[in-house]
Amino acid sequence: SPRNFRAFSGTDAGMDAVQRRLMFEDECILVDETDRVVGHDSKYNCHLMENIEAKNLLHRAFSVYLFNSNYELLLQQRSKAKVTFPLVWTNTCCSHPLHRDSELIEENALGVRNAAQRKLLDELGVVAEDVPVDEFTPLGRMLYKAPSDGKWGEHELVYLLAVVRDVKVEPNPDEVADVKYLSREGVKELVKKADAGAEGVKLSPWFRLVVKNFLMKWWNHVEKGTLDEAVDMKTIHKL
Ligand code: DMA
Ligand code: MN
Repeated sequence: SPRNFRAFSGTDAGMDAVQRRLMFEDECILVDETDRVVGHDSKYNCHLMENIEAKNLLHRAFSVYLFNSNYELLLQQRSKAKVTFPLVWTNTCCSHPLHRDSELIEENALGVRNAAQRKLLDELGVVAEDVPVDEFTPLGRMLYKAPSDGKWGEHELVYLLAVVRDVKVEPNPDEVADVKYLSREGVKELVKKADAGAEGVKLSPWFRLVVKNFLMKWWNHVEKGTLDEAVDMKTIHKL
């Protein structure tokens, strides 16, 4: 098909085989700025900056913030093979709910929570039993746009999910280069290092937005066991 031809042409020729497959197999959910579903398109089309700009394509996504019982946050460094934002440090796990029945369920963001469980296994080897869907707390939604390089970028309406669990982690090298748990002070240090341009310390734009706007408040609630008080699923924060 023309779509497949395009995948193997031009600058896509060097794309990692696993990441290329996901670019065409993953069908993302297109939404408007109020988070109403307006259609679907391939992950490939949704992340081409030229489409985002020309058609104002916006898709639904999620970001998981997993804390252990010491209230440390699990971060990952994206693999070198990632098409967008390779090698940057970011929150526990990010991806997209797909355009399939189980991941389109809107009640209590169950579709997004199902997708989060799927990707925690795929990226970090965290088994479903360690992250039951009822253990995710949907905290809020944010909308942002960010170029990655000249060709690729993000324009997403992101569901922010928190989970407090001790889990066994086995990173998938196609997806993840490294992982670490950081305390609140550790995250602040990491941001300082990235701001100072330290070698090999880059942060994802969406993680920076969350650190700046929400993370420390969430962390207080995680430590006090009052996460429910941090929930605001009504507002869509346009950042
Ligand atoms: C996309 O994450 C979602 C956000 C919130 C940035 P991703 O690029 O890691 O998606 P995937 O793992 O599906 O490539
Ligand atoms: Mn995306």
